[in-house]
Amino acid sequence: MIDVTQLPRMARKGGDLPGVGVVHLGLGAFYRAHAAIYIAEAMATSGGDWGIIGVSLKSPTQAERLKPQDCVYTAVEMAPDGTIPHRVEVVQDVLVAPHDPAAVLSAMAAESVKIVTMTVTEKGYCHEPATGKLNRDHPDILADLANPDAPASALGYLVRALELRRKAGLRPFTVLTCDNLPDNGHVVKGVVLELAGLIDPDLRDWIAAEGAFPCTMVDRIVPATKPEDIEALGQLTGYYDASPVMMEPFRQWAVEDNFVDGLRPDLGAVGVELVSNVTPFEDMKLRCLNGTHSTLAYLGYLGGLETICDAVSDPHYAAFIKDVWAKEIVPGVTAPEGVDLTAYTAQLFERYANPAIRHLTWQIAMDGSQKLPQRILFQLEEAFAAGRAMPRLTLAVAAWMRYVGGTDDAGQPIDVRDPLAERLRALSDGAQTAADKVAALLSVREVFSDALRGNADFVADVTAAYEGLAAHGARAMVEKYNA
Ligand code: CS2
Repeated sequence: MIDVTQLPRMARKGGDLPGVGVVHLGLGAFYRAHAAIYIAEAMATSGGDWGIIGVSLKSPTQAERLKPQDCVYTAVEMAPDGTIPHRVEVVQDVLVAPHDPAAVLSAMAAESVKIVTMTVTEKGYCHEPATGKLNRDHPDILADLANPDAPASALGYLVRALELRRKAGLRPFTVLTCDNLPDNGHVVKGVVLELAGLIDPDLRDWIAAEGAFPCTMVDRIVPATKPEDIEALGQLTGYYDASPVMMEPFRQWAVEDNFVDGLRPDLGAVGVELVSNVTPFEDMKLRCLNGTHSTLAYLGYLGGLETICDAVSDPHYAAFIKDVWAKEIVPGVTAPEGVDLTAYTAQLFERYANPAIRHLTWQIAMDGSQKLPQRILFQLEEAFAAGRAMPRLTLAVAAWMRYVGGTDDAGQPIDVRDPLAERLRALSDGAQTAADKVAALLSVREVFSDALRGNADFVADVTAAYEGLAAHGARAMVEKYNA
């Protein structure tokens, strides 16, 4: 098997590597399977110096895997009818922030860098999901304020690097968030301005006046890479890649065309939808895709279904999720112009049913306290405020409540990964009856809004759903809807 480091970077136009124009915070699999490939293709199509320096904010793992192979990696397109490996060469270096914060700040403050992209997951914004405001008591924010030259959070790096650029007389970079958050550009702008204002109001005003924080909608299903994926890729290609990414064929990226001095790669040339308003795209995707992903994650995991494909291959779960779209979610969606929601959700179902993609329900179930507000809870709040019940999405919330209780329908322990995992478990364990457990979890203000917590119809429905799950299990409750 050839070591990928023995494969020279492919010849480039002009022979040299392009200049670095992008720094990315949070170098995970999704970014390498999505925005990084779009940027690489835009450069190949239209040139430009848009090479990427990746930054890991916590772990050295990606640097340890990618740097020995010259940061070149394989993006493996997993279709039902076959696998297509793509070599991706756009990442030119990987920095580990805790090991060398000065190197990260230096990279972000370099004049050549025009864009900082970020995928730090919902919990990386140090905000309160229910309000979008900065959580000023967040330990990382407190650390950022105490040690501005060695930030702990992505926000700390953004603010400090913008401050360095301002002091050097440089223009700010565009902050391009690639996370699944409603109104993501405005959310990151708001928390960056709040943090900057705590440091220097003049810096805040400069960022507000000169910076750009475009909203985006990102979409591609990218399951975590497993050791067997690396082995299979080696068999397919004949070379070893320590850090490939596995991805579905489908991809979509809608970006608000708002960049500092208009400077960006030629994204429109490679299929990115450059729009003035991302909201319809993001709303449709968060409701229709992420809302049903989380629904299948909790009801599927509790029911012993390991992957999304396993779940939609079960006829009862398949009928259930199609009804979630048709009877509960789609009636509340205002589609982007020209989009047929029936076709869009049918395509989503086919994407979920892709047998080549082993997307674990356990992986999607992670961080539910950070995901449910913008995926499911806001839809429930809308519906119940309008006097419209959503029994299936309510069942999904009850399934999340059962999930964070830590035991599945087979009585097996669940490895719950969530920033609030301990607190949620304690709340569940500290209550005896279903009604008390539900009430205890509804009291978590970071997750449930006052409006939803105070809606008696919702509380009654989610309690009944919880009781049904406890008595009969997830599979039986799903089947009940198809009786
Ligand atoms: C998934 C998303 O893990 C999860 O929470 O719902 O990562 C999902 O795969 C992407 O948003 C698809 O674009």
